[in-house]
Amino acid sequence: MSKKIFSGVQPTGNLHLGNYLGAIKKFVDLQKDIKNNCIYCVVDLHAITVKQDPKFLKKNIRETTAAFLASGLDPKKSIIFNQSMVSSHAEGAWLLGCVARMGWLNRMTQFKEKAGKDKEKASVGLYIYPILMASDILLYDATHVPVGEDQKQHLELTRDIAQKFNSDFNCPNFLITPEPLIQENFSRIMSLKDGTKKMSKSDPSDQSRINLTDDKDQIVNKIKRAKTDSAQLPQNDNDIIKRPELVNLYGIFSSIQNQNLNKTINDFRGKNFSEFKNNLADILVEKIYPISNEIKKLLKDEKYIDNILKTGSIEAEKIARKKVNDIKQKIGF
Ligand code: AQP
Repeated sequence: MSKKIFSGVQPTGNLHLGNYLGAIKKFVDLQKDIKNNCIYCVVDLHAITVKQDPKFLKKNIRETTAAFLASGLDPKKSIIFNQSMVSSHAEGAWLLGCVARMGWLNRMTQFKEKAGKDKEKASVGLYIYPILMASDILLYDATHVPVGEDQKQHLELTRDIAQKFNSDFNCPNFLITPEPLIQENFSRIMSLKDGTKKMSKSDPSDQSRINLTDDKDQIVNKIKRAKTDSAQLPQNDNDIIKRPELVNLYGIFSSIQNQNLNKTINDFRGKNFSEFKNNLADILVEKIYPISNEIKKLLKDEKYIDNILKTGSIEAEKIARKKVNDIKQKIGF
């Protein structure tokens, strides 16, 4: 069955292994099936829900685009664009925001995590960001959305908004309720310093993550210094319970190698930690360093990247504008 795919990544700097394994790698796999219709967005309007330095924002938009391309996304096969160049997204968010309910937004755990204790000082944008995300997805009639596990709740909200709109305006199936595509195993890559915390761009410690722009030495050193416990490597999957750092490193190894956890446990049974870490560092250098190298090469030609975004935005606007106009007609404008 052909799928309409939409997904995005925020240009907030420090793109990392979690963004790659949880999202971008999946984007590339989906693009390989020629029956799929793929649209990938640098979601810069989402980025400004927290303060961004204008100089770095521009750089980060190009860097995220370069990471898409370096990982294997092809502008001839997928639409690649940035959100702020397609004004229909923001217009759609307003229209859908009048359908979404306060109670639904109040349940969003990511807002609670990101706003922290002082939520009175969080931007209104951060609070209503899931509605913009719903607009991003629904304007393209996306059937499937590849995301990391942390975005599952926002996808459920998108489905609720679509269903309520269709019911309020008596137009069954007009807005398509999309399915999340979440990796079954290791859908959340954790910090290298703390196996209970998500690997994240905003973690102040650079040692907590493998950045997609890290060089070989940085990758090797970060894996060497990654937190582990003092117990032996596991004999079977019972041995990894309550060992979050080990689960994470084994998960990263298994994801990169496209193999299941049991195979990884078997491969390293009876070996020592340093041997496992050396192997992990080797495969990360093999898979991530070429991406890092290519990102740096691509960033030398800013015009090339800007042109890809411009062309993609023109294509995206055509689709999104038509849907916004149809939504407005249903509402009665
Ligand atoms: N640690 C992760 N493991 C698996 N998937 C992840 N994603 C993010 N972190 C992990 C997935 O990457 C996609 C793009 O994420 P994003 O840039 O839009 O926003 P984010 O989830 O807010 O990323 P960060 O790194 O966690 O940023 P901060 O530190 O700002 O909160 C999404 O599909 C996401 O699920």
